[in-house]
Amino acid sequence: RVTHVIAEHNSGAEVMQCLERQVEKREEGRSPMLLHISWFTECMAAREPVKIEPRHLLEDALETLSKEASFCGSDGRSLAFIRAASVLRSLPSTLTTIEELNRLPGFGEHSKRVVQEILEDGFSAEVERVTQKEKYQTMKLFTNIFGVGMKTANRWYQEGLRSLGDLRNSQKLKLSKQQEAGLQHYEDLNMPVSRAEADLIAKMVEEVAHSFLPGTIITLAGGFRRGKLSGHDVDILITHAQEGREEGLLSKVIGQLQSQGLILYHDLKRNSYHDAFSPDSKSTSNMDHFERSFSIFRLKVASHIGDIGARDHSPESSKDWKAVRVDLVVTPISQYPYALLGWTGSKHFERELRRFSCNEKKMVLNSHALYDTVEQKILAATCEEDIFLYLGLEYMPPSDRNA
Ligand code: DCT
Ligand code: MG
Repeated sequence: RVTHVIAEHNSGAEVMQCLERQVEKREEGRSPMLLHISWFTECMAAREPVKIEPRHLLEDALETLSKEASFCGSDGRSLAFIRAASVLRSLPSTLTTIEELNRLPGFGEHSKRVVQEILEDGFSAEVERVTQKEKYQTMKLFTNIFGVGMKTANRWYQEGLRSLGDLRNSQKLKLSKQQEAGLQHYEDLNMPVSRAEADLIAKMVEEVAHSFLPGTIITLAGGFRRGKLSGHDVDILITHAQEGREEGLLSKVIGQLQSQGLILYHDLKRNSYHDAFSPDSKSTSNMDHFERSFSIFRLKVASHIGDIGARDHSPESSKDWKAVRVDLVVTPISQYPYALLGWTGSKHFERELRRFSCNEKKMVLNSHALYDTVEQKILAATCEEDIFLYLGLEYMPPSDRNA
């Protein structure tokens, strides 16, 4: 949280103000956050510059501009900034000079300008301007609500809504069930999910799944599979070695967890690959057709889970549970390697891999299959390694897919 605050604000004074406001909301002496604050205060008092990894500063700046571009409906520009941020992330060490920058591929002029400004002045005036914009702040706030996309956020902004309070108090606003849940659990859902919490949820799902169908294979995908220590949600793949046995399992699992009071929200979608998946489709869209549940779990918070939110003793949140976003995705074993590759991410890695498949190999890759458009056949895979082999690429372990 503290790192986040530092990244969001541009001056030390601003950071302090924001942190102090957060401290005020908490009972003195009990939140582990105070330890971070006192560390930070000491740094400031000693007049030592707070060292933020320059690499993160640069990436955050580019990501801010990418977000801003997408808020303005400029997807191409947004992607260009994401690509530049991803190039920086893939460097073995922090970029320090403009000369190094000039040698990098995939770096547009605009991104270069911003990075150059930060390297020279320590900040970018443009990024600072963007983060101060009311529209940017509002769109960021609204699109962070589970169930709220760019279009809805923009409509609300045009209607003059600016804060979560505005949404909560509005008489005429019609929220979907998903948005209602998103708004209700906004604070929890915007708190990072720790690896320990993700493991706990995967274990809960596994136990219930095994009680209905022994041998069910549960895999923690998404950022956690790439080795990240925290994430915004928990992505879980469910399959069974015997094709077809997995059908109907998800509703039983959800039903059982619900009866135990562990589900705050869920939206079960049936699979649609039999009628909707067309292997010769040119679509490189991320949307897939698996049976799935986009849900919010009510996770009992035990003291051993190392998360700030888990031990938040502020009066307004004396609850002993935390709302956590969980995506449960069911896949037949024949499609599992593709689902695993697709759901491991990162989103940018997937986008680039699909683009490579299409442009260089004339193959269409998605989370269901790889389709060879020249041979006009679907290529079956038994593991992720098979897919890399088909694409003529060396296997990349999940930890190398963080771009
Ligand atoms: N994905 C997909 N189809 C979707 C949504 C996501 O194939 N409709 C893929 C892309 C990345 C992966 O699944 C997980 O998605 P996220 O949870 O959004 O990304 P993450 O890398 O796990 O990020 P975080 O750690 O913040 O959860
Ligand atoms: Mg995730």
